[in-house]
Amino acid sequence: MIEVIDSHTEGEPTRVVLSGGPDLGRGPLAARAARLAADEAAFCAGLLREPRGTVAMVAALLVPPVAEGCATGVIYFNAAGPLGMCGHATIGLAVTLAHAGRIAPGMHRFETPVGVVEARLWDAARVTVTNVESYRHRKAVVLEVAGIGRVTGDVAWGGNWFFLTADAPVPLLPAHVGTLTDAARRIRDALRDAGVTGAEGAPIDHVEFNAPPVGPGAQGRNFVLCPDDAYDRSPCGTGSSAKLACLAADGALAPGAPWVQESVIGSRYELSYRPGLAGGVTAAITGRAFVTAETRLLFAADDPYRAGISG
Ligand code: PYC
Repeated sequence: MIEVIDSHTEGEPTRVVLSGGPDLGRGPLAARAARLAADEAAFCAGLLREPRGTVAMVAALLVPPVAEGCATGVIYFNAAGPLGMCGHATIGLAVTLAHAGRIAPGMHRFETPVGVVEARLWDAARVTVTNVESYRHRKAVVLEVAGIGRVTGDVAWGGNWFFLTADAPVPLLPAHVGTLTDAARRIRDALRDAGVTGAEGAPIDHVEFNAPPVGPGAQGRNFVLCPDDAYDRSPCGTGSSAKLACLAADGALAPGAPWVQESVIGSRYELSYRPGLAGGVTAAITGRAFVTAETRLLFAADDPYRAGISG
């Protein structure tokens, strides 16, 4: 039996595992995340894939932290494997831990495989996450993309690796999610084929289209394709951090200036940044999460779909 609490952050689902998850031992969180990917594929798929999970869901596995002063360690993963960090899931985690009576409003530190992040819980739903330092790695990379043509974009780190481009083939609207998904997958393939990577050869597994906002009071809108081929219903916390790093590197957004980022479904994060210690930006991301379910997941020994429906 696995005890979980589900939530959504600006439309994007998170499943926090409270008990029943695998013991990944001790040591650096990055090594424990690698162990999760290598040894616990059935657990991950059973948790996130149908019939128990749902598309786009990110899981948060609570683990003992190594860093001092952290409320918990956490390994985020989606149906494709572990994520470095996850902005929406960190907001969901803070709201979930408060719902479970484990934390109170105030500042909390969580350790992730890519570093310690902070979450300020304002009330039952609203959270500000201070992310790991984000930075632009490459500017104006030109790609030839099958079926699309020439696409130009930046490579940036926001806790995951992103390719950010304004060259979307269609407007960033819910009606175009299928076309945007197909285009983003083609771009991800083109990045791989052209050998374009993040630092130290890291694969770029998130593709982000950016465009002007649709709603009033926002500065930008995005569509983000995640490694599990699901698009982010929220404006993607790590993707928005990567966007701020690019804006800052271009001198297009000053430290402390507000930036409201819309998702493809129109949900929003409020962001700003301060200069980072290593030349990038430290982004603060504010959004809301709502608990949707408290569940005990059961896995009968003879259930042919204990490990989810693959596909
Ligand atoms: O909010 O950082 C994020 C995120 C990454 C993948 C899905 N959501």
